[in-house]
Amino acid sequence: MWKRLGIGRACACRIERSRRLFLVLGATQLLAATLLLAAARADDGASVTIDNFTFSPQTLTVAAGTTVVWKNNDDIPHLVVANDKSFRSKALDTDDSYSFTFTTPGTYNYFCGLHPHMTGTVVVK
Ligand SMILES: [Cu+2]
Repeated sequence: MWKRLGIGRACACRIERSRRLFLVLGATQLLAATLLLAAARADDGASVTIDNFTFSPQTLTVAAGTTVVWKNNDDIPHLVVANDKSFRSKALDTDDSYSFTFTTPGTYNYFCGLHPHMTGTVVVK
């Protein structure tokens, strides 16, 4: 009787353990898929880096609805300010980023609020 109960418990425990393993595997796959998606999104070119007082790429073309991320790799702060004032970041310190989602097709010229000679363009199709 006791022995049987013990076996029963062991069985339940084993099922529980395999279920947990399954969950962990599922979570790992989900994480991997998310990372892949993030990588794919970065490959879309919807990101602009700021390096050595330069926005790169200088002109970025994206589809409407795309979120563009600017990241400052310089040791000094920069801003991202639209000429038409449709978007404006706060001062971005080193490694800070700013994102803006472009919903309306058009050509958006922007500059750095601290260094106006730094300019860039986002073309939204
Ligand atoms: Cu600047």
